[in-house]
Amino acid sequence: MAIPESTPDLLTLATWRPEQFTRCTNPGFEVDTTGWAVTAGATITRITTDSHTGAACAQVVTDDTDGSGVTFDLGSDRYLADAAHATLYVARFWLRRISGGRRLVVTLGSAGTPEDRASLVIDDLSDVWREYAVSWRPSADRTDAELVIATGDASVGTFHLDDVSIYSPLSSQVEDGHFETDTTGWDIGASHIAGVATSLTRITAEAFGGDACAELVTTATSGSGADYAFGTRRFLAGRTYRLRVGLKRMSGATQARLRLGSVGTAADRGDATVTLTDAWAWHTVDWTPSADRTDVALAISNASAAALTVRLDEAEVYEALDQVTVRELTTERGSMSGAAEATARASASSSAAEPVDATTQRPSPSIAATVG
Ligand SMILES: [Ca+2]
Ligand SMILES: [Ca+2]
Repeated sequence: MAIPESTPDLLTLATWRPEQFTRCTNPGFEVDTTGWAVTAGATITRITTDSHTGAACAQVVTDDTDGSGVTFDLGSDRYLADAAHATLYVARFWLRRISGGRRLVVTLGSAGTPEDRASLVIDDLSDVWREYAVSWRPSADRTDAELVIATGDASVGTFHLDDVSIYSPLSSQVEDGHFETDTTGWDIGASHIAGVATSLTRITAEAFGGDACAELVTTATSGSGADYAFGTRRFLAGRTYRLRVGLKRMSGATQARLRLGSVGTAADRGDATVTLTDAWAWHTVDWTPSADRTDVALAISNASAAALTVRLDEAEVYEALDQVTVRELTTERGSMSGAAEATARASASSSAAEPVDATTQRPSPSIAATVG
């Protein structure tokens, strides 16, 4: 099966900006230290006498116990393994040593499965603010991820932490939009935006891309369909996001409804009715959030009170912008907007980050000591 054409427009691709799609709900300590826990005798305090950005950062004082540090529990948010597409998750954060030891071990991964964690060992923690990164490819779908920043040498010390982002740098935020392995992440039980559907089944008889797609059978109630929720990841006000999906009508109604937006605020969604064909074709809906949202889902449903059987594949959600940013490389297309300039600046300033590729993915004991 040929790879689908990049229609409607190659000029509208994703940018990878850490501050959006982040799953860290308290990245900058501007209000408090909510969400952060301490391990092995450490303390965490919000201070306003220093920061990387904003008015505050966290001051962490470690104890003389190996593994002393801080943890951010990512709750039950799902992190998907995907052998076909190698889903990657990255934690980026800024650190500054104030006193004591210079060695930290940063771990991102499963709390319950030590084999499924990635670690970054910092041996020379900087005395000035510096960005570090650790990247993780889950070996199985996980709903118990954590980020741990802790000592690796049982040394008393003090460091400052700010601007934490935990996100997937892949262009599409729909990790399982291609159905090559399963339908994990998709729901037909009216849990989010769409109403209850009859079935969503992985099909290998054909595909828009790869070797499989999914077939959705709706009920005769309008709005019946499948949806895919984005957990706690953040969609930012004023930016434009796009749902793009390949659809092929099999039987029943001739139109479908695409929605992308807030689960809890129905007025803040992109909503489009599209006319289906009996051959694969791309369909899209755009959404510009009216406020920052952390309760976002997409939905593909019927558009009227008539049953529909439709096949879907290659579902993607990304920020629609006329430029492409790949880490430090920004390819400008057309005039640069203010946001695009910010991206370019962020890319330039992140050149001090530890190379993401240098992250080692191996078992680490760090998380074992965590939380409560
Ligand atoms: Ca801050
Ligand atoms: Ca596919």
